[in-house]
This record gives sequence, structure tokens and C-alpha cells, in this order.
Amino acid sequence: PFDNLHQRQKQQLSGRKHLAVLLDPDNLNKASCLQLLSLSKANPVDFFFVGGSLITTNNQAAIIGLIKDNSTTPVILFPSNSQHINNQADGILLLSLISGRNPEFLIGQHVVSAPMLKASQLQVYPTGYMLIDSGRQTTASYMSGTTPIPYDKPAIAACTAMAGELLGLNYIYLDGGSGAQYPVSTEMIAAVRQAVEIPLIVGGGINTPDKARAALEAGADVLVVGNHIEKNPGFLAEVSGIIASYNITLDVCR
Ligand code: 1GP
Repeated sequence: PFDNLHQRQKQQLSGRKHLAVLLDPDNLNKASCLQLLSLSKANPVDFFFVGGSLITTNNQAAIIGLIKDNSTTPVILFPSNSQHINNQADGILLLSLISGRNPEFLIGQHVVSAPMLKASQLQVYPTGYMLIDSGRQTTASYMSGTTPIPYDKPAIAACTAMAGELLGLNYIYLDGGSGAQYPVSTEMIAAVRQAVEIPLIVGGGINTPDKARAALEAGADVLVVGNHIEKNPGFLAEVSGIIASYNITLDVCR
């Protein structure tokens, strides 16, 4: 599915919505991961993103192995640095942190990673990654040493996304950061959606059905949910159902 997404990027994904569940290796053990994988059979997930801004355990390879053994859903790495590349995954978001001004995360880590990525079978998804202020300092903003885009400045986000698209990036990811106090505003999502043609990934702090619907309505093509599903696995069924109902409505209207 992410391959299709990649090929169709210029068609704005034909309006279809996708769910990515973020699995942070630090927050999972074998039992909790297997529980989520089992739930995802009845409640479809389009992608598993695996990663975190700071991984303190040695769990990542085991978690990816567990997903590959128990699910056909593609595993996409969501790395914070070049050490998190893992060839068992299907693909990798090659994130350029375009909301920040830290050269290490704009190009430095990419140079270090390039030979590994070229030699791997990983599908590479060049992504303009934008951290948005979400009420508290997130691990992502602290660890990257960057200032997020102010919450109430959609025009800055739109121009940043436009620059990313013009530079040839294939996806834009608007992220309030994991456990964001509040999600990216619908005004900002809509402004970015209008500003670029490439697919829009949105995540951070989505912990109610209303917040999920609002992000989708505003223009998110791929919704990322992490924390709240880890804490409350039942949320997976809710959010998967919301995505499915959007896509059914779309099919019926055609
Ligand atoms: C964080 O967008 C992801 O990078 C998901 O955030 O864990 O808050 O859902 P949550």
C-alpha cells in the first residue's frame, strides 16, 4: 500500500485516507505488541511506523521481527538518526527536518545513512518533516535541537511545506510530537493541504475520535496515532473505523 501511495503521490492519493500506527520500541513488549497485531487483523492498519525520538532499549529489531512474523502490514521506519536503520523493515521515511535549522537533521544524518540505504532493499520515502508547537516541549524538538513552528502560524507551515515540495520531497509530515498536549490545528493542516500536492501525513496528540476526524477533514491523507493506542488499544478499532468510513463514503460518492 505504501508503494501505491508513493506512485500516486501527485494525485493526492485520490482522496483516500490511511492509518499509520506508530510503534515506539521503548513503549512495547512482546505481549503488548502481539495484542496490537492481533487487533489490527480485524481493524485494518495501512502502515506500522516504527521508531521514536530517543530509543533507550534494544527492542527495535525484535519489534520489527515480531510484526513481520505476525502481520502483512508494511513496516516503515520512522528514524531519529542513522543508527535506527533496520533492513527487516519494508521502507523508511527519510526525514528532512525542514521546520528546523539544524543541518544535522536537514542533511548530516542523511549523508551518514546514504551508503546503508543504497545497499539496502528499503523503499525510501523522502519526507519533509515539520515539528509544530503543541503546548509542551516534545522529545523530538529537544533531541533535534530545533524550534518547532508556532502553533498559530499556518502561513509559516504552508510556506515551509511549499519549499519542501519544490526541493523535491515526496511527502510532508506535520507532527505535534509524540504525546503532544494538543494536535496540529485544523487551520494549519488545511493551509498546508492547499499549499502542496504531495501527500500529507499528520500526527501527534490524536487521542479522541473527534481529533482524528478533524485532522482528516482538514486534509490529512495519512493519520499517525501512537501513544493513545499504546495506552488504550481499543482506540485502534475506533480510529480504523473512522478511516474506513471515510473511504466507503468516497467509494459511494464516485
Ligand atoms: C509522533 O506523530 C506521532 O511522532 C504520533 O504521536 O504518539 O502522540 O500519537 P502520538
